[in-house]
Amino acid sequence: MNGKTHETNGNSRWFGRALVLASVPLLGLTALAAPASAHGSVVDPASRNYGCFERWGDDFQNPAMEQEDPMCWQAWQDNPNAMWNWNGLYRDNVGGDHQGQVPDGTLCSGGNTEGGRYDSMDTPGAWRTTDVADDFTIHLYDQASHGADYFQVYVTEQGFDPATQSLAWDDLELVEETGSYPPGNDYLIDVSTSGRTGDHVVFTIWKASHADQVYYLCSDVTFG
Ligand SMILES: [Cu+2]
Repeated sequence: MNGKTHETNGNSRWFGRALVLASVPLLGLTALAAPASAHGSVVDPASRNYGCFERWGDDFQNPAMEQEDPMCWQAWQDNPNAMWNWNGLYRDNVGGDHQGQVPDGTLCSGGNTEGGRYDSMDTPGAWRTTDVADDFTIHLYDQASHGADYFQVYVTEQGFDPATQSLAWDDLELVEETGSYPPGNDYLIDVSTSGRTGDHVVFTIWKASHADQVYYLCSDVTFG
């Protein structure tokens, strides 16, 4: 499901090498296909890369993006596959150690996961935001029907400035921790907060149920 398995059974070194070599062009095609089809993300309030995919996926070479949506611009410049694979921002084999596996400053890239594909998500700046009230609902879209062991939702403390600060665990307040969700395509998570105004980051952790696979998703919001 993540394209990382290239096991050979030892029958023949040559056969194994031929398999690996033959699979390289296929992997290249898979990486270019949009979007990949086996995972998910927070679609509302949109995660950083899902928002950039949604707004610019059909127009990603438009130079107007640099002025109109500069954080998406830098993300597309850094690696378009962060958007084509908007549903692939996860880590495998976390063992529940989110803070150990995802160090400060790398929360929005899942700890520089997938060889740094999503590193542009960690860049502070004027990310487009979604307006929310104190109480709002997160919609996570799960193309693969993984289910959830749990969701944990954090929101930045009042005073944090997403335009200038990179995100660290100390900046976050845990505002929601759910139980399990059965496999489906659409998961809704109700969140209650208080005391926030202006721009903030919502950080959603999705522990998928089919494997030790954990998604780390930053969504930009403005509290009205
Ligand atoms: Cu998946």
